[in-house]
Amino acid sequence: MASFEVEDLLWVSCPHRVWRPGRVIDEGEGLLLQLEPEDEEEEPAPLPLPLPPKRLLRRNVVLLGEGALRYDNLTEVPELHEAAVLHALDVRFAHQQIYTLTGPVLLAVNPFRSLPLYGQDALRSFAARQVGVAAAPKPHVFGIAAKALEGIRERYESQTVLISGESGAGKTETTKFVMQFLALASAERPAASGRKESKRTMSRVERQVLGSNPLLEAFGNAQTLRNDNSSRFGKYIELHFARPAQLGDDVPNPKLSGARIRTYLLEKVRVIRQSEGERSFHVFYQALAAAANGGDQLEGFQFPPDSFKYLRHDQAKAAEDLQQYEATLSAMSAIGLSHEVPKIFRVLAAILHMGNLSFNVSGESCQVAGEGNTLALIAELLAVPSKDLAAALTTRTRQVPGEGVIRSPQNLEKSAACRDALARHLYHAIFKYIVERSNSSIGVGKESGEGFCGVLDIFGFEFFKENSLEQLCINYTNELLQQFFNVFIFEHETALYKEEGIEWEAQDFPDNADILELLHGKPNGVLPMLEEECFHVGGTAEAWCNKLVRLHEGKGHFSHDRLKKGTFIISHFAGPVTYLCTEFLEKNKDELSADLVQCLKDSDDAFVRERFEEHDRVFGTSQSGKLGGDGRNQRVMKAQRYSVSGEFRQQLQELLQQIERTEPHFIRCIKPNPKNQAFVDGDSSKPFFHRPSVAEQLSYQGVLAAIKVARAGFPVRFWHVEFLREFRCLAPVELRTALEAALKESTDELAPSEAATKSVKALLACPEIQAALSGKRWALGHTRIFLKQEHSSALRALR
Ligand code: AOV
Ligand code: MG
Repeated sequence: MASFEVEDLLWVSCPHRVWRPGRVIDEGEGLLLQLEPEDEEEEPAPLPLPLPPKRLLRRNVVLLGEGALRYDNLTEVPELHEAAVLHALDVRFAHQQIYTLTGPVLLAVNPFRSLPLYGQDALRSFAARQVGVAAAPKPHVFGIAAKALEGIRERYESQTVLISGESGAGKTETTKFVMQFLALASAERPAASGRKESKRTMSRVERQVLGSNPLLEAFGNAQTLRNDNSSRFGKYIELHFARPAQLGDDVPNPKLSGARIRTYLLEKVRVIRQSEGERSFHVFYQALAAAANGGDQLEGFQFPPDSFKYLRHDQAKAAEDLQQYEATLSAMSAIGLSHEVPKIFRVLAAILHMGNLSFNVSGESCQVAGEGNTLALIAELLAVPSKDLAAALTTRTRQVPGEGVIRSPQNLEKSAACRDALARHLYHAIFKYIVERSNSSIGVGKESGEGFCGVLDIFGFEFFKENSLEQLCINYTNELLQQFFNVFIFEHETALYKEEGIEWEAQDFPDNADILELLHGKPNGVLPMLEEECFHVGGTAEAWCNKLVRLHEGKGHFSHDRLKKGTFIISHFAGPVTYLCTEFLEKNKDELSADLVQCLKDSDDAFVRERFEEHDRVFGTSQSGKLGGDGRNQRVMKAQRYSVSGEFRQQLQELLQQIERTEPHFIRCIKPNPKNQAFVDGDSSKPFFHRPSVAEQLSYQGVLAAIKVARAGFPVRFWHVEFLREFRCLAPVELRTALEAALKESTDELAPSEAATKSVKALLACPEIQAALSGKRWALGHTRIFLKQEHSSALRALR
């Protein structure tokens, strides 16, 4: 940004607002930069120019004030960069416009209050298309869903909507809106058919598909510091549509025929402990609230409201929980689970009581304390002999060559770990059961895989003070999705240039292939090495960490702080994250003692038994055998071949293969402030948009990187009309009349007109302009003109 002139519009970087608008003034003693006041009282002092180039960006006049409201799609902004995006989002948010497009990507800023955007009318107006009218799409979650449905209706091509964002950004709410649209818009007819729709009733499938949400949330969501209803698992839901008799744009929308849910990485450690101010899974509190109200399904489970060590009771919200309990029950009955309700809550009760089980130490061994009520109650709830349960918790059987199976006592620490592992596994088993049953009620047959719209609601990039296996898996997922996103943006951009009739050479394409190689490359990637260490008898987290440092230190995206032992740093595309190795191995093995597995497999309750039938197949481990009887064939010591990360990577690979077969749509959810508030403190007229935290999200969600890719060739773009308006003063006299006429004729700035295009060509042919544009390549497209930054500066200087 070499030269300034009076009245030039600029953005200035500043810590609180990230970028502030300003303009160049001259009060007689050289050029100064005058910041626009933030409110009536502020009178900012002018700054001397020039400022360091990093602190300044060009500003486009139209973005100021309500001008930003015109830009439903930010790619229409001639000079697009962080400042422009941030400011436009801010202004739009203040006017309740929470949705904005950047190219094909929808940005959704969470309003944290209910806005009248999703009613029947809105749904219908997106569902009932105006056939033959190619209006620019309005930015709205329904608009994205409608586009996806269009792909199915017109081509029977499968679709995916990928929704990302940090905790509390609105992914799950957005997912629900997408699902609602897809379910309810089905069979809606195009508007051109001229029929007035009467209010239709939901079909059974539609009710069940939408009803799966509250059920999954009861069992998979919890209150965290970041979100009162935080999903503690990732999910991919496919909504399947019956193949219509004919395809096209004037046929009714296809009808929903079923759905399939896949879930990922349930955070089951939450069952046994929660951070201060957080809660366990909602369903536990629902059961407690219901039991306190004499819930008849819960009799005999002894849900005393305030004595479970696995829960933090100060966090109970009785009235709300009770209401939610009813919702959970009706969601269960909607998918045909009424009969199993007591069985499920029985296991949940057993889990809670398990937390209260303590042990008495005697030397190197221990016994279940009290031998009394708690143990007996758990054993009764799980229908296993309490003697066996106590033995499985406090001792361990092993196959010793030549000596057969021997039983040895376990110390307190190990026994407590066994107890907690059992609680975690039981809960996970219940969660998986709920998902399975949902799938079998709303499910689609094996022939599926065509004609569906998938919706991915998956955890965004995470970095805490201490990061462990969960964060590594989550961040790995985000790297994979980012790569997918980059390719998509790149292809979209290539198509745009083609449409405009312009040759384009790809350059500076951001690529995270190196990081992915570091994470999953065989055999030395971080994850394959972790899995190897898990399978290796006697492997330790420390050994794994040391090997990583030896192999990768100083290379590319891996680093290591010598002062922080047992940690390593990975520079993800979204930023560096320090991982603490200590718990990686244990978490990744996720072992449950074979004695406990066997004990539960012998339960008298078929429901409990069935929950463990799969166990050996999945975990492939049986490190000891059952005692008694002959049992010989069970006493084989197999090495563990299961790991959480291994299973997850397998699932991710399948997910990506599935998504790659579909047409993708992206929604980036943004949290407007870290406080989850609708308005700034004490002023309910000012929506709370915290620019620094939004800027951060734009950056690590890859929104800015995508804009960079998109603008790698030609960062500045003007529609023909816009270009004329901006630079008409440069036209020679003989051109002016034609040019003004062309402008007058073009009422819509964003739509090209023949006269405007002709005038642009004539204007570009002027020697002065030719001189300003010479040097680097620029291009005139069918509707837009594509320039480098230097060109636009040179033209402005000329003006
Ligand atoms: P998340 O799914 O992205 O977080 P949610 O979808 O649960 O976030 O949204 C958090 C809260 O924000 C919701 O409970 C709503 O109160 C509110 N909210 C979100 N979107 C909207 C909207 N469009 N209109 C009104 N309120 C909204 V996490 O699951 O924690 O990553 O793991
Ligand atoms: Mg969520």
